[in-house]
Amino acid sequence: MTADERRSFGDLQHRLERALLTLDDDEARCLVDGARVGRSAVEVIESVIAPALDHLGRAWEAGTVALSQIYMAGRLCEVIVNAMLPELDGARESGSLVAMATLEDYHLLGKRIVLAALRASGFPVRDYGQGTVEEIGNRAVADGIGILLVSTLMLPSALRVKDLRSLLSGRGSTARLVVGGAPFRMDPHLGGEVGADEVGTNTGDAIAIVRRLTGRSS
Ligand code: B12
Repeated sequence: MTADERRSFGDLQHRLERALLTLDDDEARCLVDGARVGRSAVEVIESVIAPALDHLGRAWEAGTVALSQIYMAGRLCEVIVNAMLPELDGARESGSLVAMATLEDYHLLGKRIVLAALRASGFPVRDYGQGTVEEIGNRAVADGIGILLVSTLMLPSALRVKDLRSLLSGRGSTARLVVGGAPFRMDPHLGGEVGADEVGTNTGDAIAIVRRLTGRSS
């Protein structure tokens, strides 16, 4: 990304945050549509929408933004992102040995984006939705999954990856566990502590990791 592009994305992010905080959905959509010209959906999500939500989350932590505003900003971005990404038709992916889930967490946007980016890059990935350690682990064992991608945004959910690892090992699964989401970004050692094989911070990482683990270019 050039310095000019970085500046322009920074300005867009700032304007998008203002639109989200004032619940101006027309302005938010308009800003995102403008950013889309000549760029892929994933590029705009990664460079503008995800950083805006991340920044608002920090503002909430600092006490300068209300939870209700975060809630509405999240919902609005969810609608905008869903409209930008292709429909997730999992039928074609049902035989795949790669799966992705959100673990004990209702922050679903990250999985939605990573899944769409992997599928758009030619990797069939099963969508396990959102579930508990037992639901996700037992399903992965039954399907003979080789790579399990897990998204968590809450620290307590991230810590549950350790239980998922134990369940998989206990049932003889050698699935590689790939994790991502805010807690892993905030603490670079957390992935190792919970027994994950790989940690990724964005869609680019997810694609590179799956490419390396499957030994396929797509
Ligand atoms: C929007 C939001 C919400 C929305 C969620 C809407 C939705 N449908 O997803 C709502 C309002 C519902 C919500 C609720 C809550 N939230 Co909230 N939320 C956020 C916020 C601001 C942004 C999250 C987001 O959508 N980001 C945009 C997406 C695209 O980014 P992402 O998920 O991180 O995914 C990217 C990468 O992480 C990566 N990635 C993600 N998963 C994976 C997986 C793999 C394998 C790989 C390789 C990569 C990868 O790729 C993605 C694309 O780049 C974050 C702040 C933050 N810094 O993340 C807080 C945050 C996650 N929330 C937080 C909290 C505490 C809560 C609540 C408990 C609040 C409350 N008191 O009720 C609830 C709990 C909900 C629950 N039980 O799950 C805390 C968690 C703190 C912690 N340490 O546990 C955060 C970090 C805010 C903060 N700074 O304190 N939240």
